[in-house]
Amino acid sequence: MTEQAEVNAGPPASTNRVQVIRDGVASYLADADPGETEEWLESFDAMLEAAGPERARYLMLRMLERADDKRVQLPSLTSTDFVNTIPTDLEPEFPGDEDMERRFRAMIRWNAAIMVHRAQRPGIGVGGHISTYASSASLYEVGFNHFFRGLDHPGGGDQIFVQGHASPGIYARAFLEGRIDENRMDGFRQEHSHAGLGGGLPSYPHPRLMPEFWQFPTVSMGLGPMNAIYQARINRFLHNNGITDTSDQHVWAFLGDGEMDEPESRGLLQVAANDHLDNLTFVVNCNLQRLDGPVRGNGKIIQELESFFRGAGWNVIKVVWGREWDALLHADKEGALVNLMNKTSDGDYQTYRANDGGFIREHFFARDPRCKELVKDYSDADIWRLKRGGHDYRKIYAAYKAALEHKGQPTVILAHTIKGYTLGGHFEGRNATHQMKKMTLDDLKAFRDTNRIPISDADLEADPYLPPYYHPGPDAPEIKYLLERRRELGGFLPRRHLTPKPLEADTAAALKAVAGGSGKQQVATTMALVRIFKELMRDKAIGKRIVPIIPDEARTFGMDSWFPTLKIYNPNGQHYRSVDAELMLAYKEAEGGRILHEGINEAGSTAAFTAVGTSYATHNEPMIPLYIFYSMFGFQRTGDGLWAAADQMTHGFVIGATAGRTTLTGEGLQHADGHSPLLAATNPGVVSYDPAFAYELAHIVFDGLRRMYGPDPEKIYYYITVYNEPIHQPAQPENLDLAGLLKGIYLYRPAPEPLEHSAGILASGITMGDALEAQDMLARDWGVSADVYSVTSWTELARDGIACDVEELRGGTPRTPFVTEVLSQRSGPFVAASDYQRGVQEQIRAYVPGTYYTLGADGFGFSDTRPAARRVFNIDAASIAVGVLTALARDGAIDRTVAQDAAVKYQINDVSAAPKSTADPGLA
Ligand SMILES: Cc1ncc(C[n+]2csc(CCOP(=O)(O)OP(=O)(O)O)c2C)c(N)n1
Ligand SMILES: [Mg+2]
Repeated sequence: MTEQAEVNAGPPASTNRVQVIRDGVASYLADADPGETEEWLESFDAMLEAAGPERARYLMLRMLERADDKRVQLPSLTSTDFVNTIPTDLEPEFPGDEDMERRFRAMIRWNAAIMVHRAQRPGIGVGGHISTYASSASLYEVGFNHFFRGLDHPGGGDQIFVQGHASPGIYARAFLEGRIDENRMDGFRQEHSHAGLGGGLPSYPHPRLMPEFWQFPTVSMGLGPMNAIYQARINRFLHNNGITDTSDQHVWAFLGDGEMDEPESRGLLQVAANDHLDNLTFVVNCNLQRLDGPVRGNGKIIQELESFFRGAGWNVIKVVWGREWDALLHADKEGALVNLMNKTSDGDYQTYRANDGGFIREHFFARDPRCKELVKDYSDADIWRLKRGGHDYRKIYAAYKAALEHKGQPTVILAHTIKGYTLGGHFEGRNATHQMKKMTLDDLKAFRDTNRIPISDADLEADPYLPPYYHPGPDAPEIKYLLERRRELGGFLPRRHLTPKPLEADTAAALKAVAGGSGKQQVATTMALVRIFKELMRDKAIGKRIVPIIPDEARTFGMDSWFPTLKIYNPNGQHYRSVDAELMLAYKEAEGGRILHEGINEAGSTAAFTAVGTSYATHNEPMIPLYIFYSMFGFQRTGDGLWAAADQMTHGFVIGATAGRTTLTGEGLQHADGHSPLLAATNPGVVSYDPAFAYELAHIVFDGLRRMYGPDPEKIYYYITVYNEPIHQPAQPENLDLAGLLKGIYLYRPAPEPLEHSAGILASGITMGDALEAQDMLARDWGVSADVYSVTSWTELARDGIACDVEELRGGTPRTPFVTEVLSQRSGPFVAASDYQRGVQEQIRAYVPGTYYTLGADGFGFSDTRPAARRVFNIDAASIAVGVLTALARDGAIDRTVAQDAAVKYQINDVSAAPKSTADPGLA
């Protein structure tokens, strides 16, 4: 085929899912028949004149609909009327026993609220949230009874992201199911102090704190939407990579309308659209309120979200009104009611619900005489009973079913609800409702009546702090029904796979690749990492489980060499001829590709890391994510996502590449990372290392594999900093102190001979080279024999020291911290340096015997040559040598003037005297 013929033929039939123009139409079409066009326009004008704008609007919408049916491509409207997307006559039969489900839903509502109320009892007072679940009970219950599949389902089960502060409702359901008893319900928000009294319950979905139960930590607003999108993407990825069959699994994410204001909530919608993730449904609980007040008082959040999602390529289903409105909408022949619905702002809708039926008649319906007329036979109570769609079981059922049946796009369901629903006048629609956690006796009685809970006044009055929970007993028809539904759908949810599936890798080849050193060549630790993982990827047990995740920096890190072999994952394949197709390292996208190239998208990459690294718990398939980022844009940019990853007990490797404040100096302030190890240190689930040499890196990676993927996996993931500066990689020393290397420190090069004075230099990462040079300078010029220690992890050493302190405090036998033990074997003083700010080195101060003097790259980075930057920060070899002399002077071993002379001799405060640069400091 000629090139032109190929273009004309378009993509092959099997690939017609790929859209190059989304719902598009060329705006430069020629008018083939102006006369005919004119006739059409005139008849439109005539119709408008005769029938008015409402009729004109109706006909135009019908025309658009017809055009769509006949496959005439037109840009779609971004928003539709403020009514249900699914017309009543297209609603499916509801397959359940609605009254039965209403009865136990009421019990769940009750127990959720009572759990929070009881947590407010005197002496505890920890509270919780009542109103959010109250607004979303039906949204969850339709799912639990008819859609959400558990882990025992043959398809492997669905993944449900619960709105974090709706957790009381999820616990209350588990209580009815018999998974949580009354005692434990009373342990809500008292995880430790109630542990011995029947167990505690975490405030929100925290897998780390309740590993057998919660799957996804969602309470930091915005992470749920991103993580849900990536869970769906990774499910497909695992399937396409032949790891496990996820074709019959669905991801459901329950989100708040206020939460949708987070940039993270909306910022990755295109990922789901581009991947055609029809295995994903968002359910946005549009109660029109957030914590302080309305989400869009003057506007309409549902309409705004509809346009936004549709513009991003999603299928949108609005569930605005309950079935009680059907008759009114049917009778609304002129569209007056729809018009009123469209024109009423969210702030007003909220106010209506905080009043009564009479108020709604007067302030809503009466605004148009035709609408007032529609409800003339309705009592105020009838008007009050006109429900919102998100509280109507059947409308929700219809929406969920349609979402599952929709192919080729993800779906968002926008459900109109009332915050605090059924909790009575003090709660419903009130601005303060989000944080109200206690109910008065009258509130309780009314709430009980609304939900028809068989608890007497006397029982409520007995102790208003402790109104009773309600469970009808395991033999009650409601409980039998509820359990049967779950049995049929594959068991209880949420739940995690807990039995580890250990992986054992043969690491010999990977070690061999780096253990001999780099000889005459200079190799950066980033390249060494690529070498190590290249070998590990050949291993039978773990090879295909390693998943590189890269936010558009593969070339920076030398990972473009993986493009042709591993290929870049794209569920749509590659339907263009790559510009570099002829080259060895061609850019290759493929359906079965293994590299998750997430584009310039660290947030999404973090979400991918989380979904891949928790596959052991979600799918019972351990996977090894290797997420490599530009170190400045890791913990600093997406610290919250990485925090949640630790909550979710993600396993894998996070690699801070181009690390250090002076290593990629060409790039300057916003790029020069002098603190990521410190940020990583704040995350208790992260084990971080700053290796100097390739063989250190290899052993750290192997140990990480053992600790995370062995028979007894620890709840950790790794953060390793690697550099872009090529150095002569030394061979692994004979008699390597491997235990010390892994614990965080070992003596790398003792001083060759004893001289007049002695000291120790502690260094990590790229600074090791300067430390070794300082060792030579001190021996040559100042009669100081300095031992050089390689510190692979300042943070692990500090954590060990803290653990010793705590044990001692609690009455244990005092234990010597590892770093103290190592350093006590030789003589100080000790001087520490790295390419990071002093705070990193300072972490171990309390555990270093004798004088401890730290150097570091404090302050903002800047662009310059590496030697200049190291001189400015005083972390180069000369500065380290002066640092050692200064420490010796502090100890009184030498005169201070010696150190001062050295500072002058080496010109350490003169940047122009810094050595000339010998290498390119890199670009990214
Ligand atoms: C990132 C972040 N910021 C703030 C909060 C505190 N917070 C918890 S719930 C909430 C309001 C939620 O409103 P919405 O999303 O509309 O949920 P609703 O309770 O109305 O269903 C806020 C601000 C949080 N959890 N996460
Ligand atoms: Mg809300």
